[in-house]
Amino acid sequence: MDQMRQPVSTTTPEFAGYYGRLTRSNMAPLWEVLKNLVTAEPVSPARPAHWPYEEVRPLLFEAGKLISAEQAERRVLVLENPGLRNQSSITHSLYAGIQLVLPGEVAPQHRHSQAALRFILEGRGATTTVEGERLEMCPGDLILTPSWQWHDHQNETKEPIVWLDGLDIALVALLDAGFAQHANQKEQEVTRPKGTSRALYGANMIPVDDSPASLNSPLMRYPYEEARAALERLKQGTDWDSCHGIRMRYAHPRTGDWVMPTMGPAIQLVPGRFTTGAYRATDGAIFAVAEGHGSAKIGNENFDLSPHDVFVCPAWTWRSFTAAEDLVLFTFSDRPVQEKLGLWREERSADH
Ligand code: 1HN
Repeated sequence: MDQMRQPVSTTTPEFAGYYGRLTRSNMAPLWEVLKNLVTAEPVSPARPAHWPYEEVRPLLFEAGKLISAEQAERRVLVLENPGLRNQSSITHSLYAGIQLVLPGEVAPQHRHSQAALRFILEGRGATTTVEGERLEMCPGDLILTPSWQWHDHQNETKEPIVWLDGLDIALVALLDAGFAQHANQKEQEVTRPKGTSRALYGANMIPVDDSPASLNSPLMRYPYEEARAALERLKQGTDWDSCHGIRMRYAHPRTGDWVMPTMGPAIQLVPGRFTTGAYRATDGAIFAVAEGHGSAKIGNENFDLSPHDVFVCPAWTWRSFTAAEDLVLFTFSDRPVQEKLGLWREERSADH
């Protein structure tokens, strides 16, 4: 080994004294930490984890007896990654939780700079009001509440509604860019009839004199029946991706980009009896089972999947899926951020 690479013992009294003086001057030796700062590959504190719905549901409905949606502001069980305890994070950058709104309840209006997306698990016909428009929530729908938009939830139906929330909480916290505001009124005024945003942007048309595109999609509801029908047609009519089956991302109708700048939702169909090839990417991804049964191999863990289960695949962790029957997975991650920063990478392997 050449002389310059000879290891140095840094546990001597001389080093200890020197390090003490550095600390008192708000400095530290890079050579003690460099190899942890710049690693050969991504190293995530997040771990593969699985929340079977049969475990989540009874605990969620217990909360329904203990606290109202209004008392809680949001009655949610946070899905905590076991590698990130007490940080309200499911991946290093993102938050996920399961929310319950019982018949007759309102989750009061507020807004925050953190963006949210919601994937409906059960219940039909409750609403989220975003910027004056009521959006109906049905199983498998994707609902967006972009950064700084007023939103409240109301359940005027006779059945409970349950959904998966995703927010960019840790990402916004890292940037120290969080703001939030409460309103005097519990519910915002409805100023646009139901279906307005869909008519404006969801019919393969846009208004001729539309204002410049925002980073956020003006479509705030992406109905499951449309996504599901597209996946079904593509299952019949196209080649399947060896690692994904059929995988589509939700699109901003004006720009074709992701629907929000910080979180990218997508939906995939793994056809029955198909096993996907191993795949990994730099974006840690959250998944929810929309339909079907099967299994997921995430790193060294195997998870049996049933409808409404949630699981997480940390950054740069190999994953593959086996579908017992057609398996529909909703997923989201921070991929839009990584792409914009030129950091996103993926790898496919035949032998993992
Ligand atoms: C939030 O505003 C909602 O609006 C759900 O339903 C979960 C978690 C953290 C911060 C804000 C909602 C949330 C949240």
